[in-house]
Amino acid sequence: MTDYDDTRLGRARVADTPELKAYYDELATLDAGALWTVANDIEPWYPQPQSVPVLWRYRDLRPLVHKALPLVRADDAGRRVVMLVNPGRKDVSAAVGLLYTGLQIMGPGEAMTAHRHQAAALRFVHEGTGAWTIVDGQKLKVGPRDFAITPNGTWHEHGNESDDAPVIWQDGLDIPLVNALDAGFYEVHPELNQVPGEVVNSSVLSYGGNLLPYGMEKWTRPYSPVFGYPWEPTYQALLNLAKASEGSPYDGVIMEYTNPLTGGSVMPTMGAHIQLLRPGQATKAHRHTGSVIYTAAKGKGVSVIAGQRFEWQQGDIFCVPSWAWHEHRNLDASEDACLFSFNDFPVMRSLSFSREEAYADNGGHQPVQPDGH
Ligand code: GTQ
Repeated sequence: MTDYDDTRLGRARVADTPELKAYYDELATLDAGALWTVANDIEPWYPQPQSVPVLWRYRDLRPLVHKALPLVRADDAGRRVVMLVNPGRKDVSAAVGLLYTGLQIMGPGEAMTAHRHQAAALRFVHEGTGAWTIVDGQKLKVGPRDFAITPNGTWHEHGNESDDAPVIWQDGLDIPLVNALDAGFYEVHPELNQVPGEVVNSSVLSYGGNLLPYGMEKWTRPYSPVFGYPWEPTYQALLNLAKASEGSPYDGVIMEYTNPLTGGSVMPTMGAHIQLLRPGQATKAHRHTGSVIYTAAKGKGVSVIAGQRFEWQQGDIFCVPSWAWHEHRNLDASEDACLFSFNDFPVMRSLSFSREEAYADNGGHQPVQPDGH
């Protein structure tokens, strides 16, 4: 890593004197301040995330998520969610950067009321087969490892139609981003519930086999017309790509869940990927602007993030702060491992903030901190 030195020419280096302190106090009385007292902090040489890398183990969280089931009624809580809070971002309830994530549990037969908000949401199912959601009148059923979106401003309500098993799914939202931009709105559905159309999973049925429905009303919204991405075809697509391509040196065999009309991200603020690490595969380290929340969808592995080692297995969730070096390894010699992830890359792209760098030294691998996790 490059060493930066704030004493270089062009950086603020003004020592406090009694006269200056008095001057700063005087400025403060007018709600003003001297730039040079904060310049080096507010214009860092490179990103300085408040977030730290964190691994949340599913086997540790799961009993506590279950504990919430009898403790609060879903509709009293609004949503019964255990959120994952980055130690450096408690102020904004973010899991990393300006992204929120949490584990939502719904008991057998439970159904919640509908609301909509400025924040966009996505779901990745951990367990249970009875989950459904109604998004802008479209009922969608989702099972383990399915991915679904709830674009910003869409009415949504969820439930679990199983008669014996709870559902646990992971929510991902851009709540901290929306709040950082002072753009949050929230509304409860006037009827409390939507009346869904008759066809379940209609958007999944409409867009298949690399074909677009023809002769229908043109979709003009800024998000994917497909609201659900079932696991089976997703995993098959990864296996097929693995036959056709080496994949990325940094991410293995990786694909983006896309809006089929644009080939771009599923929503304007959040994108999502699914990636496969071949048995024993170790990727090289890179870093980029943008924050990522990963969920181990299959298998077990280890990721080195900013020099810290995190071992994960199916269900575990971990985060990579913006500009942190990271690399992944599949720890199984015979099975593939899959990582689901979501990110704020669409925001970075829209604002021309995207940057990426390969880790050049040591064959592309970071030294691991001796006191690493
Ligand atoms: O499902 O509507 O985890 O509005 C946080 C806020 C879930 C939801 C969350 C939400 C939702």
